Amino acid sequence: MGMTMQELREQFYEKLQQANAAEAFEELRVRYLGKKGEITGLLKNMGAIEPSMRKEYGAKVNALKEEVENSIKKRIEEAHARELELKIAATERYDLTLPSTLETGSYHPITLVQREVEQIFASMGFTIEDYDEIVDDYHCFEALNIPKHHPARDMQDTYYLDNGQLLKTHTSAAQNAIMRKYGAPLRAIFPGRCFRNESTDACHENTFFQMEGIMIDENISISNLIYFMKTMLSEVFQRDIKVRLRPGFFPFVEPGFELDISCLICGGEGCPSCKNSGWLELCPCGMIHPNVLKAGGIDTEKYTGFAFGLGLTRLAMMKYGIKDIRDLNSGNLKSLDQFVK
Ligand code: FA5
Repeated sequence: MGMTMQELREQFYEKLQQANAAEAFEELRVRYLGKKGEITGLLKNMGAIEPSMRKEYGAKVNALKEEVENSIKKRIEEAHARELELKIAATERYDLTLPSTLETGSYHPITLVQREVEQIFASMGFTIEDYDEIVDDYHCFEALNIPKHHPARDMQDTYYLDNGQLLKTHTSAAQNAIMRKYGAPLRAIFPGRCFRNESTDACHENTFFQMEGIMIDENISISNLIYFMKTMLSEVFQRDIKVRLRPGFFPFVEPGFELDISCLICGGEGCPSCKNSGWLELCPCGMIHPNVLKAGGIDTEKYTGFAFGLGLTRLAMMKYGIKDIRDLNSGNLKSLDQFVK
């Protein structure tokens, strides 16, 4: 006669206690729940049980089976969470003064973050688009409801070419072309390098990356926008991030918002990376202005949409704990070798 159910249960918990790696959990699963497993064996024993007792016996075995399944699953989830914590702790130990051990090249932290965000949005049905760095005035400003001489242009001074073209100041410059290319409904993100003629400090560069996203469909509202932003941030940081939304003005959205996250460098206390405010402007966003939709050939009677302009460079700084934005363009290999993947 084999073990009783109670003995089997006790033996299982003893072994589960000792298991701590993925293979060990899998071994336990096979041992108890596999085709030839011990609990599966109990069910196969059914024939030897008194017919009037079978129902009760079957229910007990099934309950044990479920209990064992759930316990293994819980331990796997706990192990996974611990692993993730260690991973986050390891990537956040960014220190420019560490000696370089780099022998081969590595991806730039911005590339790493860009790919991660791309994957998240791709999994939510967004396509990933590419767009020029040199654009014309129409695409960078006028198609975005910023006519010539509009004061909003002052916030985005850039570098002009002799032929009147310019280096794009924001990824919004691609909105019009992408609307015209695909029409509605539409879900797309477009990462890109942006340029502004402004003085640099710990959180401003003249060359930086943004990632724009637009979603146009019937019945799109601010709730959709907030949902996508929150999902993206919690996936990127793998934990809950404090976010605040305040009104923000951009001529190409109505209403418009500034989405800030609590500064992860100082924990919200205030430091040079967040201009001592404890908050970091990360992702302005809003509902696309009807004039912008019309310029993109979208039927405004039928469709609405949201747009956001994520500061990809700042996201990389927060994710990896990089205190000064200027390190990222410095070409100093010491600042890169901590990201080899
Ligand atoms: C814009 O560029 C708008 N196009 C964003 C937008 C898109 C609004 C769609 C509404 C709808 P802003 O100038 O605030 O907005 O820049 C957006 C983000 O880019 C900032 O939050 C910041 O994270 C980043 N950014 C802007 N300027 C710099 C800079 N000089 N250095 C580094 N990052 C910057």
